[in-house]
Amino acid sequence: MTGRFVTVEGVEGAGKTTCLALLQERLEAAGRHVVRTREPGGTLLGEEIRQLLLGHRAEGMSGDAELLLVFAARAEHLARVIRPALAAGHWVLCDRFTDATYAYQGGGRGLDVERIALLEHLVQGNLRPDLTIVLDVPVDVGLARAGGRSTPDRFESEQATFHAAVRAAYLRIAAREPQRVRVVDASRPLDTVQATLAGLIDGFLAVTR
Ligand code: T5A
Repeated sequence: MTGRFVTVEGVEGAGKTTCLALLQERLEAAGRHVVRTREPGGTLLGEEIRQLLLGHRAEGMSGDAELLLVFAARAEHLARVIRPALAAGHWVLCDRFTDATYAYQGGGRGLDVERIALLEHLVQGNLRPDLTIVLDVPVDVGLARAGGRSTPDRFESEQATFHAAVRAAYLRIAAREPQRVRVVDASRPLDTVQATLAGLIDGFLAVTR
């Protein structure tokens, strides 16, 4: 069996972590070997970079520095975790990937999308997720969920306009790539969202046998 690369995206507090657990369970029950990971992070270096990116010590970091750090973490993640897992026939389930860069650094920070595309090509070559699930919630709902769980990090502390631009960027990506990117209304109760996800991943499994 061939491995597949599945990513889950969304604004802050959309429910990615919660839903990834369900997706992992579902895939494993179907006999797939799953490597679950996250971005930024997933490796020793990537987790160090994550601390830098999310921490408040880096307040005022330039957009370009942020973009390059995100891709540095991704290069390490691809080399050490994602590519080896896919080559071994495993399924990679990743909490955020490059769509987050288009959404946060492109949409949120307003960086030039062509510069992001250049780095995407440099770091990933032709590798793209096979399936991306965007958990879509209104920004205030997501932030309230995330805020109820921990102190806001550097991204969570951004203005509402930033988060609205991130959400809009995700929805634009989904509209442009409907085959790869599925939008799930994650503002509904958790059991309803999870039932939708279960159907979605079962459908994907059926066409990727
Ligand atoms: N970033 C990342 C970039 O800027 N560029 C990039 O290229 C990349 C890869 C990473 C940060 O880095 C930035 C974006 C991010 O700001 P992260 O860990 O992905 O950080 O951070 P968050 O998006 O903040 O992830 P969280 O872990 O905070 O939120 P989740 O995972 O979306 O939400 P989750 O599952 O923890 O749920 C939050 C709460 O809501 C409840 C859960 O029980 C939990 O308490 N919940 C629901 N409640 C009611 N109804 C539902 N349907 C619910 N679903 C979940």
